[in-house]
Amino acid sequence: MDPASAGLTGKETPAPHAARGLLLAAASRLASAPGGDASFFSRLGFRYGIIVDAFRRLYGAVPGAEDYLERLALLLLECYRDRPERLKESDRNRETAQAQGRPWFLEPGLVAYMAYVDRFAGDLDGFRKRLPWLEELGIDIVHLMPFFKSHEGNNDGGYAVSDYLGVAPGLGDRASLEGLADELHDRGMFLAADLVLNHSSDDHAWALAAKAGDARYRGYYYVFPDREMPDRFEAAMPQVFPETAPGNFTFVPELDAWAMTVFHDFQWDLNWSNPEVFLEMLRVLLGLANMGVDLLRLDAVPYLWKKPGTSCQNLEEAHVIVRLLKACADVVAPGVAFLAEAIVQPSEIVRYLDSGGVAGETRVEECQMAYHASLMALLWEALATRKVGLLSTTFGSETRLPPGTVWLSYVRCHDDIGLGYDEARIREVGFTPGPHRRFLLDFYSGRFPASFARGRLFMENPATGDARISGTCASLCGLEAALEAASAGRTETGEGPGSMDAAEAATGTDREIELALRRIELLYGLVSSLVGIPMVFSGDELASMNDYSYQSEAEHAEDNRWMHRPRMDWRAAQRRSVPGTKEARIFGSLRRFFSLRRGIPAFAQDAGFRVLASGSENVLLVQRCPRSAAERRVTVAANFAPEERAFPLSALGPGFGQSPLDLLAEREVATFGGMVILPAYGLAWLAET
Ligand code: OTU
Repeated sequence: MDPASAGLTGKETPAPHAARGLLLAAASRLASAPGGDASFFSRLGFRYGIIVDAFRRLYGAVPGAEDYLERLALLLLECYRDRPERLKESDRNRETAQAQGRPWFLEPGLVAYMAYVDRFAGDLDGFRKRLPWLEELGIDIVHLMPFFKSHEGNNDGGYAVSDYLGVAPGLGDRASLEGLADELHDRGMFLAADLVLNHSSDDHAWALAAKAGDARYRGYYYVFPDREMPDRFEAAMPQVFPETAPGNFTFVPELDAWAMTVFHDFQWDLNWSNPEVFLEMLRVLLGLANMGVDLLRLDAVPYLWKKPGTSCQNLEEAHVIVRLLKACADVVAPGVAFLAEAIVQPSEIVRYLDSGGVAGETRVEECQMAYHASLMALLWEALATRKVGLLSTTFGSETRLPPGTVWLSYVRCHDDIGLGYDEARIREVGFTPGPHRRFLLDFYSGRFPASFARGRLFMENPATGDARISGTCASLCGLEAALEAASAGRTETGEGPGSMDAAEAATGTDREIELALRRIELLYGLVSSLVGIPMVFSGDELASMNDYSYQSEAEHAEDNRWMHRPRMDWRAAQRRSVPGTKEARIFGSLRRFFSLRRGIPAFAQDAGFRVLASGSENVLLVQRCPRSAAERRVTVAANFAPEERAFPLSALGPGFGQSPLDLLAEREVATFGGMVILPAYGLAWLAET
């Protein structure tokens, strides 16, 4: 291949001769070096147009830009040399699969799992021993929450990183991480990890050097001697943690200046307009890839570029950074995919997957996967209102992704639930935005009298009326309240369910427990079938409830997200094989969803879908359409009401016969007079005949 012509379109500014020459020189040095191979050379040749263009857009005006480009090329070379042979071999296999249109993240039936290493298994070696548990559940992609050295005391769950490539001493070391990665790969599983690229901890070596007066490292952050720039920024910037970390700047006495701290005051925003920062973080990214990470979660990716007068989110330069990082990763570690953690409006999320850029024959890529934050928030909205209007209209229009990219669909994660709905759509379906939001906040914080949910408000902002929601899936679905009512009922009468009265009472609470379990199944059944790759948040597979112990832990007390980050209860886990327990019920259901889904081509990550009208305000109907016309369509039917509901069989369209097979129940669905009947919170996967 001629690298000088590959990857360039007529539109792009040709790279200056020097930069082009340097990149090529570096590449050919490798190609001719002992032990080197031509694949690096050809991959760099294919992408260097993208790399040079993106680099110049970001840093072209910086003095010495061409020298930075040379350092970039040498860094790629060095990291490629360091990449272990077994990972290079897997890269080759993944490239072949990708060329055939089947990147690894489109393998049928994948399921992801997100867990804290310490809370799940003590440390990395312990985690390794628990892999059979994850396999039993049907997990393929394991996302370890940040496991690097981080800030003392409160470290925002590891998101205040003090050493990007250093494993936290309590969790193990590099060898234990690589051992875990190897074992995952041997089992056909994948490792996901965070790249916390927006900010470092204020005790990272760079921050310490800045505090000690080193001008070079001061330039790694946004540091201002007085309030002039901070005030200009603040005028247009929203606040992420208004309750506990108000404002976006912190005065740091050692700097005698203000540092930008969008998240907590100990998380200093990195200054990505400095090419040194870019090169440092690229080294980190490739270092993680070389430890065996398959999927990099780009934490807080919308925040990467700052400009006064803007919200400092989703700026075009943030996208250029991601494109540049991806092109570089593709040269060194082409098997690695990026996951966008962009909890922003759906039209903005999609831009991290489809930047719209094309160079030559190649689509310019950013991320391949993104959290479906919109679906998550819509599911909770439908559960509270019992109405599927907003879910049906929004899901249909906000879910389409470019080919070769995929949603990560989830019910809960370690963060709060934000209520980011489109106001026009809320009106369209007959609600008023303000009161609707208030209702949801009241509902999930248990303030609404008839609510089943036990959650708490996170980051209530009295100035705007905004708040988000904390709580585990099970507690928000009503299990905590129902179990508490059941045990209170028993204590009050002082008898077991032997007496008539107690039995009557038990009937009521038993029903509540049953409804709560069905709500959990409904939500997890939907993320397993609506779109993308389903993700389990650790503990949800056992219906774990809120853990209030964070309140007495100094480093967690201020952050109620810890109530829904339970420590894995391995004794409860044993009960998954004891019939009649909540653990057996929920573990069994999730496992079943995942194993059935694997064999249903219509539920492939990239299969199409369309939302159908059910005629009932409580029933969601989504038809999944396999890519191959030879496979049958499957319609997902979900009842969000706590009572039986029906919808006409004709709503499914032709091809579904008189009594379609429900793949979940493994029998024909109940019909009556041309109507399909769904029980309270019922879910069915109806197959074309
Ligand atoms: C992320 O979340 C992490 O998931 C959080 O656990 C961290 O606290 C945070 O970054 C800082 O590292 O605002 O409320 O659009 O919404 O990055 C959670 C993305 C957050 C942000 C998201 C952030």
